[in-house]
This record gives sequence, structure tokens and C-alpha cells, in this order.
Amino acid sequence: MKKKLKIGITCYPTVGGSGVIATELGKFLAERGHEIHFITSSIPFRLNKMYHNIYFHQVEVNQYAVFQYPPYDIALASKMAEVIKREKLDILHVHYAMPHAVCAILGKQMAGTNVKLVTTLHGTDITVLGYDPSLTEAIRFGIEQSDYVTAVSKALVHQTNELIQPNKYIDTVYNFIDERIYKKIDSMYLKSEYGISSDEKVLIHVSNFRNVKRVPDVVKMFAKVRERIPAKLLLVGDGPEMTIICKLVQELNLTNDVLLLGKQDNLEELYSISDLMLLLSQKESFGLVALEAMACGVPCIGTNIGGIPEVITDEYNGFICELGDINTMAERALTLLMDEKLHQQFSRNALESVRARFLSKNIVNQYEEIYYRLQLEN
Ligand code: GMT
Repeated sequence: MKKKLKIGITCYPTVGGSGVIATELGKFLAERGHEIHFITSSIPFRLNKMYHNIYFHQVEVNQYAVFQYPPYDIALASKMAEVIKREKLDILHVHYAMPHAVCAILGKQMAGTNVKLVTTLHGTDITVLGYDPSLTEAIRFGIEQSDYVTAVSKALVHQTNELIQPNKYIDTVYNFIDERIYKKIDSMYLKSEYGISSDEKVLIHVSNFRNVKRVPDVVKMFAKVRERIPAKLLLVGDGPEMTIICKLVQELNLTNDVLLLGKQDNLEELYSISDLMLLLSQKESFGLVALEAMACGVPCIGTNIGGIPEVITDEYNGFICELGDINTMAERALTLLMDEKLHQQFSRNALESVRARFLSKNIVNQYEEIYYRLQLEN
């Protein structure tokens, strides 16, 4: 029998795909008997159940008058060192090169042990920070000094190599969802609660409403669909673009047809009443929300950007369109929504894609194998 490992995990614990993946991975690993130590600034939001072998170590960041900025990075490195030593960690798996991999390298040095460092790149650390020349060296350092580096899509591996040019192999390990939660369920009662009639098609977009998510494109594209068929758009989430979106919805006379639902838990209930998911981003290393929707049998329309075409397969479980081409997006949406048989086929294909390529068991196996391989190097 293989040794159970002691694994530290650091991520941004607030809402966001990277925090979700880090937390779900920790939970799955704990179910396999490993001992998991989250080292984060607050309890990861998906850690909503007691596990006897999951521990939480809070990074306390104090504000001192002498510092212009609170020293999060140093406080994190120091906490990592403390946990690595006291808990005798075998692995420290950090999500995001900046600053987490760099903090982990420092924490490992402080601890003076041979803990193995795994870094997972999620996107923003490369697709946004990677363009900032003041950070390139730090990102490269974080990647090169990690014992193993993964990225959540082939596109992100490619982009990292182009932009950062690290002297390091980067493996692709796709994201996953918990299929026990993300599956089609009966939540039809929600339709009547939201005032959606049975002849209306439901489109859904879920994001943090940052500029890169192109939510205005979602609304404009929906307006074109709405001109042809009865439909409702569910906008789920909140963020900096919300005010612009509210205005746009009013300008396009869509207030009765666009439901601004804000941040929501239990997304599977919303996906289960949806006919189509829209992910029209201009930056997206993976697109976890598309995978969540697909697991509930919802076909998707996505842009030809980053890792999206690795999740949504054009003309199989959805459609891939060029960024900003809202006319084609609307045409593709109508093709699918007006053809019941095609929609059913795409819906089945979406479920099959999740089973074939993103099954949690297989993805967690991949991470576990990486950890065990690194142990052999000790
Ligand atoms: O999409 C965001 O803005 C949040 C960000 C995050 O840190 O959670 O998401 C990134 O990581 C997710 C999980 O790997 C990916 O599904 C998202 O595509 C990626 N976001 C971007 O690349 C913009």
C-alpha cells in the first residue's frame, strides 16, 4: 500500500476557479486518506464540510504603521515554513506562480526540509501578470524553482513558454468538477419562481464580471436571440462591470428578460434549468464554468480564446466563435435552441466530454502520481 502523504495547499481562498480547484483537490485527496493542510488567508469558501484529515492554517497579515503595504507574501512564506516543519509536509502544492510559488520557495528555504513544491498555473498569473516586465523575473523564478509545474490547459502551457520562457517542463493537468454535485437535477420549480414560462429558452452566463469576461457581448448576443425566440438570460455573479451591464440591459429594453441573480451557490440548480451556457471571454485559460455547465448537460458557446476550445468542442458539445462576433454567436445559439434533436445530441455529447476528458477521478490520479513521483526523488 502506498504511503499516505502530508500535503500543504495554498490558493486564493475567495470565490474563483483556482480557489475552487485547489479546494476540491484537497477534499478529494483527503477522501483518499491523505492529510491536507490548507495554508491560506481565510477558510477556502468551498470547504463547507468537516473532514477529520483536513486542517486549516490561517495566514495572518497585520498592518503596521511602518509598512506602506501589508506584508502578505512574507507572512505567507513564514506560515508555510512553520507548517512545513511542524507537520512534516511531503508536498506543498501552490496555485498561482505569483506570489504563491515564490512564497513557497522562501518558506521551503526557511523550513530547511526537502518538501517538494508543486505549482499550478491558472491563467491570470501568466495572461495578465506575465505582461508586466517588473514581474517576469519573479514568475520565471517561481516556475523554475518549483519541483513540478502544471498548467490547466495546453494553451496556458504554450502561452507561459512564449511569454516567460522558463527553463522548465510544464505539464498540462486539466481542471475537473465534483460530478456528485454537478449533474442534472430537477430544479424546475426555479423556473416558475423566476417567472420563466415553459416556451422560453434559458441562456446562462456565470463569471466575476471582470472586463475580460466580455459580459456586454453576452447581453448584446442575447438581444439578437431574443428578437427571434422567447428566451431569458440568467446573469450569475458580480464584479466591476455590473453597473455597465445594468445600463446596457435597460438601453436594450431587456429588463424583463435578463435576470441579474448576483453571486449564487448551488449553481447546478441554475445549470439544470438552462439550455445554453455562454462564455465569450477575451482571456480564459480554461473556463471552469463551461465544464460545470457541461456536467449538467448544458451545451456551451465559447470564444476561440486560450483554453476554451480545449473544453468546448466546436460542433460537438457547443460552438466556438471568434471573439466579439456576436452575430455568429447568436446564429449558432439559434441553430441549437430551435432544433430539439440537435440540442439533445449536444447535451449528451457535453456529458460524454466530461466523462472522457475531465473525470475528477482521473485528474486527481494525475496529481497524486506527480506527488508520488516527486517522493521517489527524496
Ligand atoms: O477567471 C477568473 O477571473 C478567475 C481565475 C481564478 O483565479 O480563479 O480563473 C482562472 O483559473 C480558473 C481555474 O483554473 C480557470 O478556469 C479560468 O479560465 C482562469 N481565468 C482566466 O484565465 C482569466
